[in-house]
Amino acid sequence: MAYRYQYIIGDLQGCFAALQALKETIEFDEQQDCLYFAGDLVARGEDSLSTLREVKRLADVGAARTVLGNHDLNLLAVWRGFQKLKDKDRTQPIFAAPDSDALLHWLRRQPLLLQPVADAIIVHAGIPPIWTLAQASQYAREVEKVLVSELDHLDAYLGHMYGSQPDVWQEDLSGYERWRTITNYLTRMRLCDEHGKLEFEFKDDLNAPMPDGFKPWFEWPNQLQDHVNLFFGHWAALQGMQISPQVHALDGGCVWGGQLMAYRLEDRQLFTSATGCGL
Ligand SMILES: [Mn+2]
Repeated sequence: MAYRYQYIIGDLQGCFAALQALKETIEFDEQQDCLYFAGDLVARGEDSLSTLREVKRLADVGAARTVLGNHDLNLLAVWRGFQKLKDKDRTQPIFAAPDSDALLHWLRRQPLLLQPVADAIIVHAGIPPIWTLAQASQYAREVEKVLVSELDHLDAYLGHMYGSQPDVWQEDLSGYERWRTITNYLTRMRLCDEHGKLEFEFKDDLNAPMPDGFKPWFEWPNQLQDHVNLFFGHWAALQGMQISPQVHALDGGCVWGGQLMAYRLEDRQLFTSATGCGL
């Protein structure tokens, strides 16, 4: 369908009040508009359950789509018993809700990479400089296939999802190691070296000292075509800055005292929520 306006929105993190406020700011009309979320729908904000329900409700009527972030995958890992629930994640109400299973089965069917229009790509963390867009799409599909498969396959993936090794891509990786590495690139990456080797500790802003040889993934020459716009969340310390004409950070750090951000594809306008996190 043809939408009136399409918006890409950074990490919600369970900030339900801010999501509702942002929808008012942009005069969102679910009959005509569409919201694309950059992942991390849930975790530290005041109401992850209502946030997840609202995104699913909008998706069910064709007015929203999302990619998965590391916190969304963590939610699935807790659900399936592979991770303990962290108190700071505030996601317990999701597991206690009567519609818990419907929400979580819906969540696992969401992609890791979205291309809402020909020249726009959304991923949670980024695309490493060593991958073309075609590679990134193909690798994302490989993991998505596992996420939607039978529960024992899903469980095997989630049970092997955590870990920081291998820390660099090799085309001949297979099975769990391959899926873990793809997942780490698309949902956890901030710094890498020129060969795409990942660094997992750095979470600061761009002025902070970085380990030798490592830079933000988007500062290396990439293999994306010039007309492609890449949108990502995950890195709250960037405060939603525009990195370059084609790379856009959209996590406004709402849950850390910032705001939700929405980028309107039709006219490249940026909007911020009038209120921050309701905590
Ligand atoms: Mn994240």
